[in-house]
Amino acid sequence: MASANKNISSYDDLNIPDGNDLRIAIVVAQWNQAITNKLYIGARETLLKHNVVAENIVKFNVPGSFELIYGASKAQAQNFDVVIAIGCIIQGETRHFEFISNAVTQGIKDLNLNGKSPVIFCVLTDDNIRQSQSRSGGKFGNKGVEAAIAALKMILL
Ligand code: DLZ
Repeated sequence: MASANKNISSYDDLNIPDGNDLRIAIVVAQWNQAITNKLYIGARETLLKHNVVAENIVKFNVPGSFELIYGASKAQAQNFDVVIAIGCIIQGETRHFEFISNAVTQGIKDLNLNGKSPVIFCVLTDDNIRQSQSRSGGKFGNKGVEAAIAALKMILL
């Protein structure tokens, strides 16, 4: 399983850049909010732990993961140093899952190629709610924590 060897929710604090001076936007999809809120809390607490000032962490709510693309592009335009996009897409009975997953992945990729600041991809694409729970504070850690660490590391570039 991909998560088995890639869980950086437990990481070495010493190698993480200091977040003082940074302004970071966290764009959060409200669809599957019980999951995305845990991812958001994991990301925010990790940024605070690494000295990002609370007022410099700004949350943008969007309705669903599809809207993360627009929300993240608005945040890029407001000169945040890094943007974290948080969503949770769960497989249903129709093909919506594929279309939304592909669109948000491509959209965020495009923002990384063309925008002013990096956009960190913290979008769960799971078969069921149990997989999402495992990745938002369960046995596979909290991908929000990992997204915050990725955001801080991108500052080095
Ligand atoms: C419509 C929809 C569906 C079926 N499933 C999800 C999902 O699992 N996760 C998610 O974040 N959003 C979902 N959405 C909502 C779309 O992302 C979007 O908000 C709507 O299609 C309106 O553009």
